[in-house]
Amino acid sequence: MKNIKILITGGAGFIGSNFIYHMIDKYPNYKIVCLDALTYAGNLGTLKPLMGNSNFKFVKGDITDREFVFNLFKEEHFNIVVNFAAESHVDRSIKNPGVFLNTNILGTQVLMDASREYKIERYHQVSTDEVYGDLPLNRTDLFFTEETPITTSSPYSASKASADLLVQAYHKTFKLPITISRCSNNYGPYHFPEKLIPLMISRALNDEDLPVYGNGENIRDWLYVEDHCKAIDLIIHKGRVGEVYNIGGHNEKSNLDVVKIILRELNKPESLIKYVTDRAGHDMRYAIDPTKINNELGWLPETKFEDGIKKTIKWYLDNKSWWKEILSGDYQNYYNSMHK
Ligand code: NAD
Ligand code: TDX
Repeated sequence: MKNIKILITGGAGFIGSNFIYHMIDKYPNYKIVCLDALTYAGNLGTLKPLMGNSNFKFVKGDITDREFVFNLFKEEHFNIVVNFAAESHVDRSIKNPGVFLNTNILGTQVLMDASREYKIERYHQVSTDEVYGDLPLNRTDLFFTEETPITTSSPYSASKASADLLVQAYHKTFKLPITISRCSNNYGPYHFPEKLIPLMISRALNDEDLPVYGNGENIRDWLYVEDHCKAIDLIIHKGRVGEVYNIGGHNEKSNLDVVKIILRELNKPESLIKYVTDRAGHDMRYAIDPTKINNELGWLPETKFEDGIKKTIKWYLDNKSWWKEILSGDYQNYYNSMHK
């Protein structure tokens, strides 16, 4: 197989870092460049074991910085771009939508303009099932397919949907060779402890209250992050240009059930659960129909929630320093300590 150079944006975040580890292990002849702005969600310490690896390079920079991005593309001659970089937390988008529109939409445009200019062979956009809005709790027969209309609820999902439309427009108008994946909720190692599962694990370990929004009946379709990485790997190598692929399925759980499972695994009491004010515009249920990616690329989720959550809890127990440094703010010092 020819030597390939891949730009992975947002690789110091949760899914991007897992994807980098997956790709470095699986393709020893590929070169990986990670571009990340190291916002509050980026943790360079996550990538520390790769710093001496000759197949890996970290570049600090912002995907909205056109001149910087164009210079990087000019120097590096990428074959493939996989865009994970985004503002990703729904609650933050409700407080401060502006940065979501800037990074998630305009950043995507900059990356695609550079991809056009430097004739990238594949531009892959990592999107989300949240672009399909939500499903009612009492219609368990309904699932998101690639044909489900785009209907967004939060500034976050609206920004991701806008980016998806722009990506499709660049394909139709400029023939940019794109693919888009829309994945359900991920969980696993390196998940930032503001999101439901790592938040509940870290707070339960500290015997702190566990804030469940509303009545906790909202359902998410949980996917172990390694399964997401395998799906993107398949799509960038074998997916059809111009296509959207949904990723996820078969692991629906209510938030309350997830929290109770975590408490059981950690041997902590359910009295830690605290019902708090609901999220504004809170989506009720996400559920993916993975038929297309299964039929075309042979992908299905491999890790059942019951197994994945055990592995995830073990990882948080074995890597307390990783999340404790986030909670204390120390993780943001690592970049500066490397580049004095
Ligand atoms: P994350 O918040 O953990 O990581 C995002 C990364 O992007 C961080 O390292 C951050 O520093 C970087 N970043 C942010 N703004 C940037 C900018 N302007 N320039 C360069 N880098 C920037 O997010 P995640 O959970 O790993 O999600 C990655 C992608 O997957 C996102 O596009 C998200 O929409 C999508 N997604 C996430 C999930 C999920 O469950 N977490 C599910 C489906 C899709
Ligand atoms: O403290 C909490 N209490 C609570 O009840 C938090 C943080 C969340 N919740 C609920 C809200 C959701 O119903 O748990 C569910 C999951 O919440 P998040 O972890 O914030 O994820 P979600 O809003 O579903 O979005 C996630 O999946 C889709 C990612 O953050 C997105 O980036 C991805 O696109």
